Amino acid sequence: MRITPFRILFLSGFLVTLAPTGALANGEAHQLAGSDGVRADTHAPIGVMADHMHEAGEWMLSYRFMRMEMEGNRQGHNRISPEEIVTSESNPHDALDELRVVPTEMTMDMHMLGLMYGVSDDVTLMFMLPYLENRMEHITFQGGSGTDQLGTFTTRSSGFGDASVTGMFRIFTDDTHHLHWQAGLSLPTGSNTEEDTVLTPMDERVTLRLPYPMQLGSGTFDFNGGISYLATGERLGWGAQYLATLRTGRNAQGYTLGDQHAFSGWLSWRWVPPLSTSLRLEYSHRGNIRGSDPEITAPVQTADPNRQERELLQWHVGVNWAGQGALAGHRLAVEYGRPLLENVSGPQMSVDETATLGYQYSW
Ligand SMILES: [Cu+2]
Repeated sequence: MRITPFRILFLSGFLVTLAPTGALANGEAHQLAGSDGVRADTHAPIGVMADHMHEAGEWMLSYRFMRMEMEGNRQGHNRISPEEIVTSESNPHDALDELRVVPTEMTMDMHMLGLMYGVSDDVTLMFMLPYLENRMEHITFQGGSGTDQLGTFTTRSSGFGDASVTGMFRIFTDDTHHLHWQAGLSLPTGSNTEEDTVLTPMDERVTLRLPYPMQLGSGTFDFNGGISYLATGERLGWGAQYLATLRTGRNAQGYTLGDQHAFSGWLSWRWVPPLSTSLRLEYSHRGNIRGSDPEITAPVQTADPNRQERELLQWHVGVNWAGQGALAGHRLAVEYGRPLLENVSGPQMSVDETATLGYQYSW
């Protein structure tokens, strides 16, 4: 069965409703009615990483499934068709004047394993290891010019991405407000030499190193740093986070991925202590690639280091659920998002939708 964002939402909505009901049936009703219990809105929407800290000696294990689907292409803000791309967009590599292969659809799945530990009440450590699965569909156009389609093909890559270790440091906490900063290091554990078979404009099936967006790791040691703020009022919660990923040096293939900056702001509403819903706006910017891999030379936009810059504004809706009583320590959350504005150094594929489903257990 295909896992669509709608199905993720549906399934988790179902679990979210069932679990507190189960807890009530087990005689935990007093905990829901009497005290505040474990509040769902003390964690940010699940698409936000490193949003919360732990007390000294507390551990948390988490699993997130994140999917991004991309469909069609843009140049700047505007949509551009495959036929327009292959007749008007120049190929930076030898042999052909124009791009002759166009990606039409991409699915990026990430399974993210996380482990957090409260070193002290003011310092939390977090380890993350992603496993990635990418799939990209393409159209190949015949020969060096014109709009005759030769055929289509799909490329795939999968494996572990870049593992990271991050420290989170408390700045301020009171009954309502929480503020911390974070600094981390991402290690080049993900491959950037993934290959698959493609259909060339000369009607040959050849195995090549895949273009940049299909690779699994940056190949460089990357720093990440940011600041997170989260507030929980009576019912209303709000928060914000800025997060930067800064690349260092060149990888073994001769390039450096673009730096990334992301800013999120959100509002949440706590219906009952275990359940809150959220609305989040996220702005992100990713730069172009510096340098290039001499093995990545296909006449396709994704193989161009200067067609990687992207500015994206997205909205997300989310649900957080926090277990009570016998289920205390367990959390489930889901978030679904779509773009509001996109601006790319194109042509590049366009983001269609994103979804995150997460489970967290702390003890
Ligand atoms: Cu945690």
